[in-house]
Amino acid sequence: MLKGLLFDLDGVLTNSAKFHLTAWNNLAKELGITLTDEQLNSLRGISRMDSLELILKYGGQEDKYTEAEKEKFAAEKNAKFVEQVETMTPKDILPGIPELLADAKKQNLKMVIASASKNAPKILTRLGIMDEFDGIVDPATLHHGKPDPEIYEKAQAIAGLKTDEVISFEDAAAGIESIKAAGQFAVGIGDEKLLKSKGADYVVPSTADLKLSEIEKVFEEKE
Ligand code: G16
Ligand code: MG
Repeated sequence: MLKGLLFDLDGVLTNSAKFHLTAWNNLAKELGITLTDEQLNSLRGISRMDSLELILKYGGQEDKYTEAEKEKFAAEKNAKFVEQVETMTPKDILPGIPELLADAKKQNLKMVIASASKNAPKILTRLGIMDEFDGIVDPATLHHGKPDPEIYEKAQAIAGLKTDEVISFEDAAAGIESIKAAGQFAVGIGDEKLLKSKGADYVVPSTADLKLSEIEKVFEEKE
């Protein structure tokens, strides 16, 4: 029986991805690295330091910098990102999400955030929905980022639920892989072919198409 929902943040509840990707693209340019759209998109859902390592790899610069220099680049990117977060308001909640959260509340479902972002509390506060959630996984406690199952396993533990009692929502390929590795039901938001190839159980093109009753039908069939 469905008892909880686990949410990725960026790309699911709000579109902070555009801020992440712009900030990364600008940093890459400063480092003399030109990223293709595909390379830039591959950073979605990937943790801060893993994103930087990927960018350096794409630019053939994986051995060029010391750890201290890399920390400095990541901090620079984050400062630019946080500047953008400060401009966010409840209007930045993605379409369909307020209705989804309200439907979940009516059913007394537990709700937990499984975001790789260390800025998640800041973002949720700006959106005015911090109090809707029963908990947030602290990404600083993770040993492995998405696609590893750890973050979704921890979110499920915070909700205090079993694998077959939760539905998890993700926009990123790495996130769907993480959910499926944790053995949970995965709802993908975005490209159907890509997300289904990673094992998504249900895919919608946009958050506006999320309808809890429809998703639950498919969830119950799978049970
Ligand atoms: C988000 C974004 C990623 C970002 C990561 C870490 O994850 O999708 O692009 O690199 O968090 O964010 P920060 O630098 O703020 O710690 P998610 O899991 O919410 O999609
Ligand atoms: Mg995401």
